[in-house]
Amino acid sequence: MSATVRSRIARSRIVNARLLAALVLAAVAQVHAAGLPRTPRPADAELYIISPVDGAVVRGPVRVQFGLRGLGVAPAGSTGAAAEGTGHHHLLVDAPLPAMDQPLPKDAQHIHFGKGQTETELELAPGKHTLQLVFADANHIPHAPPLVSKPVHITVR
Ligand SMILES: [Cu+2]
Repeated sequence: MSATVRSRIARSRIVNARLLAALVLAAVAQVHAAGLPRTPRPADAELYIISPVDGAVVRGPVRVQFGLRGLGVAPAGSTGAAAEGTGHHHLLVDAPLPAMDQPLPKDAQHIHFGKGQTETELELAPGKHTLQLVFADANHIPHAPPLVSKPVHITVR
């Protein structure tokens, strides 16, 4: 085989690899556009922060109690019947609402309660803070439609 033929074959392999990569990217983009599977929830379900109340002036640590109606709480990763009509709480601390069509971020401002907890205690710096709950399914993806509480604004002394 001449060097020219060999280099032509090599070049066509590169083109094929590029074409394959483009096709894979297109397929991934399509799946992304179609969205991840969302768990439906009752239209009348409610999510709210029981305490602290909006406008409260509190001393740390701040005990936050989660309120939920129309759905059940189950640990993250639950499957089958245990996952049906359930999910777990997520508390946003001084964070805007993240994307509702994918798993919620997990960091100091997006706290997951994947063991099924319904309250927590927060160490917050003195000053103004905003707390908001988002309920999500076993895979940390908000339900369809998303179930989000009203934000609660507090001042920590
Ligand atoms: Cu989660």
